[in-house]
Amino acid sequence: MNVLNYIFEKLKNGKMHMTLLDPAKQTPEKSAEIAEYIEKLGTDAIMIGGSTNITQEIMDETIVNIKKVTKIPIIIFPNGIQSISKYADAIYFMSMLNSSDRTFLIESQMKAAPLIKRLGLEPIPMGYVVVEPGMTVGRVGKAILLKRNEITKAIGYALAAEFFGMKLIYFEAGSGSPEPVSEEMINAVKKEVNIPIIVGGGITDHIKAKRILDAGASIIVTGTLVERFSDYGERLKDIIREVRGSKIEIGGKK
Ligand code: 1GP
Repeated sequence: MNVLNYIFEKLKNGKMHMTLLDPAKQTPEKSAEIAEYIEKLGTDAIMIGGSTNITQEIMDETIVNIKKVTKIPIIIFPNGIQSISKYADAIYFMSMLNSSDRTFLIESQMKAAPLIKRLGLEPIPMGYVVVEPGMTVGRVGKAILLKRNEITKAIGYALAAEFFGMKLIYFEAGSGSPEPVSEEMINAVKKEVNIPIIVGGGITDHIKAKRILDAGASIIVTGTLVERFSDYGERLKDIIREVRGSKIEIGGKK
């Protein structure tokens, strides 16, 4: 399966929801159990990754277990070369555009690219920008955090990603953030760029999800919802209902 095609085909008819599973937070069997359930709820893809305690073994085992019980694409959301698993369908080949450390800008990518090629993993070129509070990923990635109201910089990063040929731009408030990225920021970026916007971090209910979708996100990502709320199934159902309710054209205005 070509995962970027899958994403673009889906986006022709609507928006998408992706679920981030951190393989270090539960056993591979538990990850598979969650994945099977959320696929039934309608999530469009599973992203696998975390900021700490990731090893290739845990990535491999988790992905193999998930693959046994699901059909939707599994995309690696890497934190470094240790995240690469040959069992995934694709990998976000991403650069943290506002990192102060060249490791996250280009160095890890330089080391990983030959391995990705050898394994035949599909790289999906993506720009990644961390907005305050940034949480663990902001700290680990040594991000020069974008302030919630730094709209001009947000547009600049997104346009730079587009001009570099990246296919997606991801605005990240950080996993477990009390609030998602501001609607003003998403809306302003949406007006200026032609690549789909992914928004993640702090989306815990359908009200927040709707605001982010209405502001112009094409793809929303939820992660810790699954770990944090015992009623996560109900919450996810409501969030996915909002996603299905919205229509977009890639690069077009809402
Ligand atoms: C992390 O944006 C994702 O990259 C998900 O964030 O865990 O807050 O849903 P949450």
